[in-house]
Amino acid sequence: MTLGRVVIVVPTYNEAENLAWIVTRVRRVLPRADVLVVDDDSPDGTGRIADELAASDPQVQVVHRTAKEGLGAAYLHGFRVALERGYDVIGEMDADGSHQPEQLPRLLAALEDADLVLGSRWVPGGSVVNWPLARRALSRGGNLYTRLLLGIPVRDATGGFRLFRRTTLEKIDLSSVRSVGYCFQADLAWRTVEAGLRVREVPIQFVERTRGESKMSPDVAVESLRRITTWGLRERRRQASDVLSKVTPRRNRK
Ligand SMILES: Nc1nc2c(ncn2[C@@H]2O[C@H](COP(=O)(O)OP(=O)(O)O)[C@@H](O)[C@H]2O)c(=O)[nH]1
Ligand SMILES: [Mg+2]
Repeated sequence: MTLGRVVIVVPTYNEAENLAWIVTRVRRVLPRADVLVVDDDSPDGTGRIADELAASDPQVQVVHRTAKEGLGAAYLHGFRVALERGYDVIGEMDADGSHQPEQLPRLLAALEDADLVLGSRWVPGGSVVNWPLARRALSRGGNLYTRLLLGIPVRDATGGFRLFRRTTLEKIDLSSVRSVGYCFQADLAWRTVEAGLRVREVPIQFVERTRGESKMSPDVAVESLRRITTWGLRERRRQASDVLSKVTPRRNRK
């Protein structure tokens, strides 16, 4: 593998029914990749299951966090550990079966000439299975809003099935990321584009979970809306002042 050592970070909160199923599939399809589970002290015992998986397979590791602090916070913690442990490729994937491990080799192949690969539901060939209309609309609307406000040329900036090169995470200043919920995904995609790095979208089939519950909540949606609006307005102001500084002769500027 020319890309080096790969780890797939899997955040979990109450995924006891799903975790072993997903980890086994990742290990089968990418035998050389490691898995790092980041559990937020799930009350349903997911952390214990993760420990059992790690005990029987040296390529499975676990980070235990003490409280549920959101997907973004869990990923930041997982990324920090993955970087410390020297991985060259650091992936994101849900534990609930929505992201299919069997599609990872295609994502990995695309990373050969990219710095970030996004598994994308909203490019030709991508799809969503079993989502009600409202959830579909939320994702499409959220992505349209993100694209327009931030001006990033990406169809699915909010998905969480992706692969970063280590060098990408090193360049985008993770220490300044404040997004705790799902807007974390848009935040990182935007930072990568802004850093001038190569982002590629690869179509994926996203399958709604059949076991356990979604942690998507109104709070999470509101955080995304609020932050993306703030970033977008800041971006527009910056563009406006760039344009002004070009059209206004220096001596006339106050
Ligand atoms: N560690 C951690 N994992 C989380 C948190 N919120 C969601 N997850 C995990 O993130 C993944 C996606 O969450 P999910 O509830 O399926 O969101 P949805 O697919 O957008 O409905 C799953 O593996 C969840 O267990 C959190 O606060 N902490
Ligand atoms: Mg899900």
